[in-house]
Amino acid sequence: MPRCSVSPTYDHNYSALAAVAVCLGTLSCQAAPPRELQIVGTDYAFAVPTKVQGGPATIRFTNNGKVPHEMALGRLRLGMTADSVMARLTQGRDPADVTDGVVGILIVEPAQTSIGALQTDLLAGRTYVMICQFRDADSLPPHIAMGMQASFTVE
Ligand SMILES: [Cu+2]
Repeated sequence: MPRCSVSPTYDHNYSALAAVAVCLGTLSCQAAPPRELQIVGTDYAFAVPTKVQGGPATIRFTNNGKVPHEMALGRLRLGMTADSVMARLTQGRDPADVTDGVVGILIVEPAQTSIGALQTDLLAGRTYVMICQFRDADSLPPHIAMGMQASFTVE
């Protein structure tokens, strides 16, 4: 039996905790490092692949815009489509009954990448949605209504 252990390590910025499988001995270890998924935000959109491989993932968020943005990531309940959920979210309605919950939220200043990362196990066959609900002023609409909404499905 391979002797494997999982130990926490910090990235080069000492800011993001990542689980790294360390194999001892000559047998190969079953654990693979988490997949890296980079999501880019602009004023006012997200750039993300429409399809992503399932399994453990480390998700980071880069803000290429000129104003602060958040990337709030949620997993839809089975049978829910991104379009119906986006319509609901854009109307400011509670998404709690159409999602399994929030994976996490990353908030990033302009021209920065999140100093932390979201760690999750992306489930095959499921759809994940991301939104930004920030506003540039109280009199302006939230970014989600300006286009900051996107989704991907997991293969
Ligand atoms: Cu935003």
